[in-house]
Amino acid sequence: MFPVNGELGEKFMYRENYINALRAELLDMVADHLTPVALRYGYSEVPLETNIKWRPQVLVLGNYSSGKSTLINEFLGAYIQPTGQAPTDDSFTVITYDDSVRDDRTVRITEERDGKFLLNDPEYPFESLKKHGQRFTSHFRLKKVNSPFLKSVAIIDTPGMLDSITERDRGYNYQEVIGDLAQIADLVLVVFDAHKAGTVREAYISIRETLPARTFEDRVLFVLNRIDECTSLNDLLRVYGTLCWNLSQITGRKDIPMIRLTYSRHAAASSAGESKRDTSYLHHLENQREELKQAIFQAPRHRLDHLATFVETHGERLSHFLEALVSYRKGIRTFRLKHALTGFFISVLCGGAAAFGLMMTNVVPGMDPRMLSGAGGVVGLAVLFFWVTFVLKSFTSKYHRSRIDDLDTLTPLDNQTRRDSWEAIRTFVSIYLKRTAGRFSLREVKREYAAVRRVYDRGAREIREALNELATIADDKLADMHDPNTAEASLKESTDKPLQRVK
Ligand SMILES: Nc1nc2c(ncn2[C@@H]2O[C@H](COP(=O)(O)OP(=O)(O)OP(=O)(O)O)[C@@H](O)[C@H]2O)c(=O)[nH]1
Ligand SMILES: [Mg+2]
Repeated sequence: MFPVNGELGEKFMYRENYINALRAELLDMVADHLTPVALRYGYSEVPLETNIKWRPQVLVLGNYSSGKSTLINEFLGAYIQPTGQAPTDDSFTVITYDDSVRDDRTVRITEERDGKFLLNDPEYPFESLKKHGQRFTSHFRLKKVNSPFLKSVAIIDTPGMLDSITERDRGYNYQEVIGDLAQIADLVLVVFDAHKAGTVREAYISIRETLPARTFEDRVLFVLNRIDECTSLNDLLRVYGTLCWNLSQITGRKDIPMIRLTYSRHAAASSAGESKRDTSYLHHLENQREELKQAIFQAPRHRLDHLATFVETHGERLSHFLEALVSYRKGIRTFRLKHALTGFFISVLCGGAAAFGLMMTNVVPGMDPRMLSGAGGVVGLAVLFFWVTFVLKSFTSKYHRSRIDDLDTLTPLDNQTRRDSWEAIRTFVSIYLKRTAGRFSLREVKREYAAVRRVYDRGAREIREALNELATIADDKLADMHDPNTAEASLKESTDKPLQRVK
């Protein structure tokens, strides 16, 4: 399915092309094999690929005024996002590259669209966020910017996390929104600043509950920003220690998560005169900003892992789903067969008993043996008819109800992976069985099960092989083939230049 081993170098000139080709293959695999099954059985309401078909995304979360927007502006090379001391921006802004505009020297916003557009245009993966309502829609927007930084990733800037705000104040469920966005994102940056290394309430909930539930640990990166505002190296160490302590308390982990320390050169320059600080420690930490950028540039690679995990997870869940249906259908078939046989014996008995009764009681005089066996046969058939139409039907629906009440017996749940996937599909199985009253074709489900299983077993393995192959292509081998206009090359220039003012 995927070009692996020696074919790789010849087949694709650039790693980016290879990544794109892999991405397209994975999306096709989902669209062709998993989505039809997912839609048909009510496992998903929208095509599965809706959320993953767009570009790689980096979600930037964090405390209010922690410098999220300033950091983004610095990456983009222009003042694209509003910044300010108080909680400034209460919007979710998707910032993406505009490929219809030819690169010019000035980085600027080339197009702006509102939330309604963003939630309704099928090109974007945000359709499922419509459920958050009108207030959310009015706080959601799109900005297209011609910054080279955005060539391989889109960035989502978010409203700062606050202490005192409630869901009613925001008008939508903030945690659910960031959960939905985190699920789609390939990298989530959680930004703190030196002043608020202690976390605010919304940050606490998101780190403790929302992010672990909606994304993977390795997709979350903590950033301590505005470190130029520490008064000395000692002060920085104290702030860093406080943040480590807080994070380990919140996450409940013994190990200290990786935290990148950074600051905005432009913001630091403009606030440098405000107080006397010994910031000589900063130049030892310049590499941290570079590492942060590298982490962002790894997002497209993460996207492939993300897609591979997506195929594996949904492939596994859908095959588990179909397996449960096969088991249900087989169970009901055996049950019906057993009870049909019982009915058959009962009707034979009843027919025999009727013939015998007629013979013994002589109620109808003058019946010869043929007439007696005919009468017995009619009684037997009548009993069988009654059995099949009423008794068997009622037994079957009782059995159907008991299986729904006891769904967990449908498939073996002998390890945690099985239990997790069952947890994710249990409700869908119940809904489907109730909706169809258990009437569906066993042969069809078996066929689909085999197809999904193939994607899960073979497709997922091939994806992993291709990803490993990709990891072995050394960057330096590709460096001279690399297009100088790629994001990485252009970024170096853009972040070292003064930011451009945009209107
Ligand atoms: N000294 C210094 N100031 C910074 C730095 N980053 C941001 N600031 C200042 O901090 C203030 C808040 O920055 P923003 O970028 O608006 O912060 P934000 O996290 O986007 O804030 P909200 O959108 O309100 O959540 C602004 O006045 C920035 O100039 C930094 O690295 N160093
Ligand atoms: Mg902001």
